[in-house]
Amino acid sequence: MEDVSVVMANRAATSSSEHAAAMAPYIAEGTKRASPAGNRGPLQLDKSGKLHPDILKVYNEKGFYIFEGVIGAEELDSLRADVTNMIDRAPVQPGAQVDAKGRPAMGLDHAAEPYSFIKPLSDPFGGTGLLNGRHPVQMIQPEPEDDVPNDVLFLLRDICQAMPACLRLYGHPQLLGIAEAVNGSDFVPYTEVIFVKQAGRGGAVSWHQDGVTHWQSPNWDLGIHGFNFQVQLYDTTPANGLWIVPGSHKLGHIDIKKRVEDNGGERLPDAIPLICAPGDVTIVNRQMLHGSFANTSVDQRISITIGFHRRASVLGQRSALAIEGGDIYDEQRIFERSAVIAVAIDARAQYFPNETRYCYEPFVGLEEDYRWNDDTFERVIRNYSSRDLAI
Ligand SMILES: O=C(O)CCC(=O)C(=O)O
Repeated sequence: MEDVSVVMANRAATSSSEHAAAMAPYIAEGTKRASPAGNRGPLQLDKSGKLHPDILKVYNEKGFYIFEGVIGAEELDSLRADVTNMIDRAPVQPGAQVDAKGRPAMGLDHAAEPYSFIKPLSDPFGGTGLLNGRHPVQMIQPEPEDDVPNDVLFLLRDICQAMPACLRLYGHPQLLGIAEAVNGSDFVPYTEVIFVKQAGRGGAVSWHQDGVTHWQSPNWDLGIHGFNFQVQLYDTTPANGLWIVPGSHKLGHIDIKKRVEDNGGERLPDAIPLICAPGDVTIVNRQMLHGSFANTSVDQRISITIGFHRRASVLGQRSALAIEGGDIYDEQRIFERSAVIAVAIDARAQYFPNETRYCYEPFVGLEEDYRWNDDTFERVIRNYSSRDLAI
């Protein structure tokens, strides 16, 4: 066990290559721990086309699953192209109006800035009060060795507005079918964000549990804070990927600071990496203890993160995670945000006419009003993130 005071003292002095070297044995052990977990495989449906109950059982037991090869090559190409374009169109530096080529940056007409930047290899949330202080420990922030820019892209938001391929992904029938199996047929959205973990520059996301609302609720259970998908656009390795502590979604609100201190450092011994190929989709319970380390590897990771809740978990709740300043989530608010799903389903159906479209129960009979067109772009999609449902 490492001495935590030594770890703390060494933080500032850790170079990128020292960090990568120190991660190597932990990665080897974590990879060994990950393989018997068995929570991976192709997406299997039962005879009625619903998620196979065996997978649901495994998901409920361990709190995660890796669905292999869900996103086909053609769709993956269009997602990569749109995301690459959004990255290219980022402000040349935080707050700038133009991109690196002098073109107007994307997002100038969005209600909120869709790009977040951080210092290379930093941990922007750990040890701060941001997002309800749910990241109590700051991760190691290695010193970059290369000639790196002062600020690097970290998060992309408003993704269904900015990228047609992401809007279509949001209407994916199999992903929505999983959301239905886990959260019920009247499931509702949470938010979407893309984590960009650039090779040798990407920041850490400190250990945390996502949910903040229902820890003390008399109705608390394993699924009350919903789940997140991550659609992986490139290979996801232990060095750049998300790590989770399997089964920790069952433990209630964990004292993360104590766990890390008792361990003598951030490399938790029971965590495993979610290793994925391009096109794989992970599902992780939002109560899971999870995080990712500074990316001192040579591989970038781009993860399209899409969350869903049970309707009952959200209805009547006040916005959390400081996302929309204290809004109450009434029926109308939930309906307006859920309409993004209805429009996404139609956008997808127009693009992939031979695919069976998902039938989203809350919008049955309203399909004509939620066709994908210029009107619904203005009415439903423009600035939709300001209507997120964060608990
Ligand atoms: O992908 C990551 O590195 C972090 C993801 C995460 O923390 C989340 O989805 O809540």
